[in-house]
Amino acid sequence: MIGKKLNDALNDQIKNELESSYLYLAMAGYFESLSLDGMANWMRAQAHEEMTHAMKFFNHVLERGGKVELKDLKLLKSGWESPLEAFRDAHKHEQFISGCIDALIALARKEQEFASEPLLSWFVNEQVEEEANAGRIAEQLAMVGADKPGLLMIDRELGARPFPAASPFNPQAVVAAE
Ligand code: OFO
Repeated sequence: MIGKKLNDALNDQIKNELESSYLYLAMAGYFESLSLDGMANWMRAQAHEEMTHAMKFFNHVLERGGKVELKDLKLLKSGWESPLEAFRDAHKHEQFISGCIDALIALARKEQEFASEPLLSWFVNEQVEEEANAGRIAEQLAMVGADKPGLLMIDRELGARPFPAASPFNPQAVVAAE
């Protein structure tokens, strides 16, 4: 069974992951309003992934005999000046999340809650990938600058990011369910 301190910290992380999902959903809307559908697709996939992260923590708290306490969610930001600003924000946000995961793993070790380590280690690896992905896209956007064909090429590439067809973040899935 997990102690109260780690239980509270994991509940905070459920909130952080849900807020990540909410942030990326806002970015998906922003990109769709610019007709950058590939970037919107990438953000929808990211919003979906963050929801699965929240549920991993949610399930883990319950499995460890803890108590899930959901918190109020905040929309971290809702407007951007450019695709580059949005992806820079995504990169910064992932760096923030990596710090949260590091703090969780340090706390779990301090409390000798070794049963939480496999999940937290999974997140350590996941964050390496998430930071690298958002950072790489931000760098590519900085490289193309105001060059429209370059922007559209990146957009096309990001449109290929797959995510489950049945995800509610996938517009097709919502239509199919109607
Ligand atoms: Fe972006 O990895 Fe979860 O938050």
